[in-house]
Amino acid sequence: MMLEPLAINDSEVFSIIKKEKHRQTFGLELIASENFASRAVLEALGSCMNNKYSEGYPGQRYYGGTEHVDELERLCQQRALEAFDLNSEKWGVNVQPYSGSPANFAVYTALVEPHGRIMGLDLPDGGHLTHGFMTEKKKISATSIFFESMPYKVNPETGYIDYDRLQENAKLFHPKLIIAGTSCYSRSLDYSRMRQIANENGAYLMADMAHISGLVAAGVVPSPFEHCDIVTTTTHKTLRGCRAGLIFFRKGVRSIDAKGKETIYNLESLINQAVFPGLQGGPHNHAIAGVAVALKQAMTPEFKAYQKQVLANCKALSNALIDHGYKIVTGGSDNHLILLDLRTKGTDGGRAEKVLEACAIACNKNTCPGDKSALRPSGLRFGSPALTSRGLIEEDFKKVAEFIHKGIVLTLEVQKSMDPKATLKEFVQALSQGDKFQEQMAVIRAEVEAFAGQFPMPGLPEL
Ligand code: DSN
Repeated sequence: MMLEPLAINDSEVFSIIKKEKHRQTFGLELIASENFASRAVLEALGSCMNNKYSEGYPGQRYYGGTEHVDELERLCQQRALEAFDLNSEKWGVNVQPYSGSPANFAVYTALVEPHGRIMGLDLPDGGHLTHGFMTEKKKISATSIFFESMPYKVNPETGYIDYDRLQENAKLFHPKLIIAGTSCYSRSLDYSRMRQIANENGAYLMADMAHISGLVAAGVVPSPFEHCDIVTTTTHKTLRGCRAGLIFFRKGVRSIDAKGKETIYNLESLINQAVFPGLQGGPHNHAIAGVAVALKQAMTPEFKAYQKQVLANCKALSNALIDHGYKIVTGGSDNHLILLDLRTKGTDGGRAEKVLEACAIACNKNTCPGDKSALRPSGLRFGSPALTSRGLIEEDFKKVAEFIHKGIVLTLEVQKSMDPKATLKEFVQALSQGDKFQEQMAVIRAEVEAFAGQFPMPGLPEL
């Protein structure tokens, strides 16, 4: 049992993985937060490093036999600083967070007292759940349950963050921490303005650069490091590693007062203690190995070229969709993602997402600025990182835009055939029952699969 390969030992799981591999290979992966990890990253992830417990930090562990995981964790720390061009006198990094959400929560618990105040971009405006999401009726994210959260918003007309309002509200709310981070925002953040707002309130400025960290490492979008006290990230989006999280924190002098007295950052011990023993147990050493490999790759010229292509492809997709008559929130993109506003077309993200999924195009519904209900999001979020990892260039993304357009045209046709008040559930039923729609979707799907299948799929050859 212990020596058999997966295919023999567990044919059920093996066959599910094979089906997923087929879906990824023959589909168009446009979910902005996804990517394809390299073979080397997946090999490190699937290694014996999975077996080792090592609570603590290098040189100070609660278990024996940790000499090699110590070496690995130090290497990963060193590469993380190098990949983002950080001086180890001024910055430190914790590489143990299991992913982005635990990384963010570790920072909050390290720096903000229970019920202390946090401001982040609202989820319906492009923020992340962990930035403090709550509704009028319910506190949804643990960030809003254990801390007091006041969101900032985008301007519903322009789709850009309303920094003036953030500044006004921050003056009233006095946050302890402001988050400069997004999950669905196609423009660069104004870190300098946010630093100024944080300073006015004596607040920490934390960037959550999860979506853009690969772009930051390659130097093709503005870096948050110049202006922020703390920077968190996941490692599997544009950074193209395995799933994990990182927390970067400043060291050294935080501020100097009028009399010349220096205040020194004390983030290192607070953040390290919050990660372990505060919130986590043993680090996932196999994930740290995968992240270390990804960080080495992130320092290569090929990676920089890849990230430039991610930006070029996103622009090509955005322009092609505009040419097909669609509205893009903010009119375009500075990064790897766009948000398509379907309100002018008379449909919504939920319905279009279902049709596109049936056509082997993976993307996600998303609220657009000004949406009245988060239950019926009007938009679709598309990202270029995953398909760029498969070698698609601008011309290919024009073809991708055509496939998306065909799927949306079909969505409108299905909708026309139904009661305008039909629910999403009824829409999905109509899709699965109507022979005509099934046939039309099968035609688009076959075209998509033939197109996608031409591009090589990174990763392990078998799995
Ligand atoms: N779930 C990720 C996204 O799709 O943006 C963020 O963690």
